[in-house]
Amino acid sequence: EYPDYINCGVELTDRLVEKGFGDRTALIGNGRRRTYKELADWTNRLARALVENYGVTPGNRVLIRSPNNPAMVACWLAATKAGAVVVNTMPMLRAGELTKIVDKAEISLALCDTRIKDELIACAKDSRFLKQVIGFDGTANHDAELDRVALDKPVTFEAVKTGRDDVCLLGFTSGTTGIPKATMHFHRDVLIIADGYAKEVLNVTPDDVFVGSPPLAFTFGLGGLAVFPLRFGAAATLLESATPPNMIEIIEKYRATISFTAPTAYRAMMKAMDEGADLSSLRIAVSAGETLPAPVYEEWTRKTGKPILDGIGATEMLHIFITNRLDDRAPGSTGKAVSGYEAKIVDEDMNELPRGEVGRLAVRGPTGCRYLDDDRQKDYVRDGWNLTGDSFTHDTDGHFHFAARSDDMILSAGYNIAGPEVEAALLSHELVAECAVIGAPDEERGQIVEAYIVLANGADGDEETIRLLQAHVKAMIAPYKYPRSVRFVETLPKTQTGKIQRFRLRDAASS
Ligand code: 3SK
Repeated sequence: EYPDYINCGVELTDRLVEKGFGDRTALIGNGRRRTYKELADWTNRLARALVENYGVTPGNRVLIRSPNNPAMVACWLAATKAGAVVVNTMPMLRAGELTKIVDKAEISLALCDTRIKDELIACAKDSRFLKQVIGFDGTANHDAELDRVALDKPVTFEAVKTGRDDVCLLGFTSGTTGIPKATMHFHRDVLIIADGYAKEVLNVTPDDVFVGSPPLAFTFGLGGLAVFPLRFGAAATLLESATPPNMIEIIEKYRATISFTAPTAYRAMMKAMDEGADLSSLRIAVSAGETLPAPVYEEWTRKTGKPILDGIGATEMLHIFITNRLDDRAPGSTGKAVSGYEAKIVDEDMNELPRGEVGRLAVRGPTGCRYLDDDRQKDYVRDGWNLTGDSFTHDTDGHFHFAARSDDMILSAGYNIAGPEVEAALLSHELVAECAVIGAPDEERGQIVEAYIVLANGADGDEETIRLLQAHVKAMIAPYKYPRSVRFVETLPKTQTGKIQRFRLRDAASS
């Protein structure tokens, strides 16, 4: 329950100062700590600059382009306080990709870390919409136009009186299809994900210190590395380059307690433990973005003695809507719906399937799904239920289990084979660092299981390695699921958010 008028930018800054958290650390990044009072002042100055110098008015769409750093968080909060609708974008996007976003959201003003301005300038050059690109300094020096303008402003700002159902954020889906969709989120949605998932499942306290790798432009990162800590007076560490070694350094230095990243990074962090990495301060590891293979769950639990919680979210729903819990978790399970959300497994006609049957995961809840001006709303949202791109089962105890991306099911000689199950079996072998499994066309069997494998320690694979891994899979799961074709690769194709793009492998295999 939220008041009719609420501005989530204020709720994540000034409200904490009012509650007595002013002197506590809010953000750590680029070698500096900022307290809640400093963050409130900083965002108020920036908000004034946006309104008084750059003409931002409520409802204007503002694009932000930056790696994860405190300045990006401050710009997001400032624009939100000014009543703008923010579009956070990945720092790696090229001019062409930025143009699709700018055109879709009709963005006229962008705030950009000056170190990565070029692509945005190139996008603005021919843009019908983008008229102003204002630079800020993402390092701790504060030496760019926006910083200088903001520095002269008073530290007070009367935030725009936004309605709880006013849109404040557009989340762009990663666009694996090449045609991105924008999902609209309200001020209250931003608070719901904290007051729901983060409170209920993570039980965040002001003593928590957050660390993680997802970009703030991906709502998994925005929630885990900004909204959740700031809602509860905790501290967020922000890393511009969130490699596993960098995350470990931060965990050790600041005694981080909650991590947000994907299974591959957890595997690398466990390996580093063998060389002495100290992860003992972590009380919870949140894993999402890719399903958590059971071997990674088991190894993490054994090695750290701490819980690793797999969850599934979606940009459409803003954050995680099905999750394991501290007192209800199991390897290979994604868990149960977060309070306030409902999930079910449906067939093509939206009929709910009996427990245990594989079907499409549908979800509904308070945070979504509303696409911005998109005909695809009717395809992806039916009767208020958002159809995800994932196939799941629902067991008799109410736990959901990932089966495959809906298009990751492999049909081979009449067998339905879930590619991720084969991946999990391969990943349980010490030689395999990463892998992706697809169905490749085959005259005899329709499709065969084909595995693309990155070997650990950069090793080269040969026929002997293939036989070894095939035998391993046959020993782990039903032998018909073993990969008849194995290809060793140096890297796997991934989206900006780190999701493996199996469709690229599929396209290559069928061409
Ligand atoms: O599971 C995901 O990919 C996801 C997407 C958006 C927000 C949060 C999550 C975990």
